Amino acid sequence: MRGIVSKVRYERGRCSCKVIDGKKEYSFYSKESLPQGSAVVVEGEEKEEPTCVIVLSGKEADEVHQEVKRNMAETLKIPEKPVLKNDEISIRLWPGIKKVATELLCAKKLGRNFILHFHGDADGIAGALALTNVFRCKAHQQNSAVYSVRDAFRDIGLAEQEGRPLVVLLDFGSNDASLEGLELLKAAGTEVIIIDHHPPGKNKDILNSCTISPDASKYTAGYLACEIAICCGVDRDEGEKLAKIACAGDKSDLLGSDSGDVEKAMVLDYLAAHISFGNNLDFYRKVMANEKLFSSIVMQAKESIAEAADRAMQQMKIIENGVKIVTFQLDNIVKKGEWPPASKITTCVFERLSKDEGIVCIGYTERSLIMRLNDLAAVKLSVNELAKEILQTMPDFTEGGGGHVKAGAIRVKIGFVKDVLGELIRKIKEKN
Ligand SMILES: [Mn+2]
Repeated sequence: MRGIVSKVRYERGRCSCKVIDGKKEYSFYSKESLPQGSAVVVEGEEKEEPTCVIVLSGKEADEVHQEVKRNMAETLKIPEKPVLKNDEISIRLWPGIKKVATELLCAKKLGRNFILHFHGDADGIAGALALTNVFRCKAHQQNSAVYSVRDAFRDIGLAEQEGRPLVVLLDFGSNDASLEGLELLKAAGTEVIIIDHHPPGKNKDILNSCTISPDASKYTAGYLACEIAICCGVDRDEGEKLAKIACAGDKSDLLGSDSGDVEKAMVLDYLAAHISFGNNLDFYRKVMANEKLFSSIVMQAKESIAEAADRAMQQMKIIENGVKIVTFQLDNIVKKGEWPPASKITTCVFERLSKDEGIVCIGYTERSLIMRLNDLAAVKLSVNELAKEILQTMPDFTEGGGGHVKAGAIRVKIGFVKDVLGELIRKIKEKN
């Protein structure tokens, strides 16, 4: 038979092995050790000790892997359609979701121990919590949005013992800046799965077919991971609960997250900003399950937002022009990757302002402008439209942006925030 070594144990000087071909499995003792995850040809498997075991490499090994996966895929029970959201886009994403679920389930059956890097925010963490409910893996929090060359070398080292290493990136990694690291992984024979919802870079070819990265960013990476986890056996309610937190964290209205989900997402964001590396998933689980600890963290997180908002309001500038345009600088108040983030401070200031007139609230750092509008201002303005117009008229000053009618942001190149702010104010005045 041809198959994959899915289990290797040492018992009394002998090596106890299990080989799977996707339909049946065969256990035997071998005098020589076999690398877990390797592709082998076993001769004489009807006997207690096989006559011969040959370890395959290169193309032959790849063929056996594909064959075993095909056989296994036929036996998997995966739902017919997405469970959490059944609309046009989720149905378009379904083949990708199913493919990743199949890959991960096959990896599990083959005893492959994958490495999971999840982005250190509520979206990434909620997705990782869902996946690690069904998979045992080495999980690492990643607070940078880039999979770097350094990350690649570390993973190559970590996976050295694995017959066929597998790395999963969750909520980051599909951008161009990650390509160099990914290319290294590939060269070292590592398979990569990317579950993301950030715009994929220009050079998509290197990202293999196992990448899901919808251009519709409200189908968040955590949501996708929860659909995948449900395919793989996670309870529907548990998956939905985590997906709603993931969406709340990325301000996506996809699943109708409520204020409880927003609060849970805030706690995850708060924890992640303070604990920046390693595997903290068990700790996060404990906090979410401990009511007392959870509510005291909610309080602390809100307090530090309120304090930051106090400071921001001291230097607030107001322009009256049909609507009230409120601007404040956040550079000295926020530090990248730390709590509280600029978006939360801006929202807090916005909520404190009177609502009897149209209000546009703009908090800015050297890298971004965050905008919030109230209903009265939204009669004539849309944050998303303003952002899109600025991107069009100032392509050399900006890096991206968008949002909804009442909330969103523009990312700017360092050194240009004042120019972009000026243009933004001009456009707002023009429309009123
Ligand atoms: Mn995300």
